[in-house]
Amino acid sequence: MLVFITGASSGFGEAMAKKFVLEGHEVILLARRLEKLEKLQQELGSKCIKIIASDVMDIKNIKQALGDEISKIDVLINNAGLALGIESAEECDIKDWENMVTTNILGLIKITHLILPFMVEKQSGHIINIGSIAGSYPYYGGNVYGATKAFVKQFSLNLRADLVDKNIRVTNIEPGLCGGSEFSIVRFKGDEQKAKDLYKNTNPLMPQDIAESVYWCATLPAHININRLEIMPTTQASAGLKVHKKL
Ligand code: NDP
Ligand code: 8X3
Repeated sequence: MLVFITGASSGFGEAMAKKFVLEGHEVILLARRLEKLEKLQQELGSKCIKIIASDVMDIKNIKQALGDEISKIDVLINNAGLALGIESAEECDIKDWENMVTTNILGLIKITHLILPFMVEKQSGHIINIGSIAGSYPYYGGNVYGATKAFVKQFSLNLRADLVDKNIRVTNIEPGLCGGSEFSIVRFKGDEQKAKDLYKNTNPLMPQDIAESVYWCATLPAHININRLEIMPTTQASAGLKVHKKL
């Protein structure tokens, strides 16, 4: 298979690249940081057929960089994404909200819009979106991040409706608390201690766990579509509604 992974310079994307290559598949990797991609490409060897240093929004650049390979992509993994901030909504920076909507929603739909016609043309393919439990369960400070992931979930389900007769699979992966990536460092704006504390004594999921799950979805017999896959560490659960009592 040829697998195109966005957000491959760290975390889940890097772990997925390693997993697919280890299992003998070819990958094309995209992220903004070229040095990180170059280092990973060196490690992966010839199965990493292309790296693309680009923002997910720069579709013209991405199309050009993909070249002829664009029609050969079997699996598109829309993984690039981020959370910024954990404040209550009224305290959030509008720029952070815009950035999350741009990357997690606009970037994801633009890449999908670019690749999908080629999958439809060959009547085969698999789009795997990296959503989040934040798209299903509200939590303090989740505000716009969770809303972007709710979009990703519903977009995935709606794609299924359009593609049901075109032999194209669509899966939304919905992980919960996951350490070992840059996610929380980005969310806490570089505060590594705060990021570390979040995972302390939680035995969180790790990027390799997500890579295994994605790989499983992508390699099931062709007639099986995993619509949504919600994954949490055993130390995390949905804990229901909150009621605020006035004193
Ligand atoms: P990381 O921060 O480690 O990885 C995010 C990746 O996305 C990086 O490779 C980053 O690379 C890339 N990226 C970010 N913005 C852009 C952009 N505008 N254009 C291109 N690439 C971009 O975090 P994770 O691996 O944890 O996160 C991966 C996905 O998983 C995200 O969508 C996240 O929301 C989701 N997720 C994470 C969870 C967690 O707890 N860790 C749980 C549930 C979902 P670069 O900076 O080089 O561009
Ligand atoms: C990341 C998981 O719980 O931090 O999407 O929102 S969570």
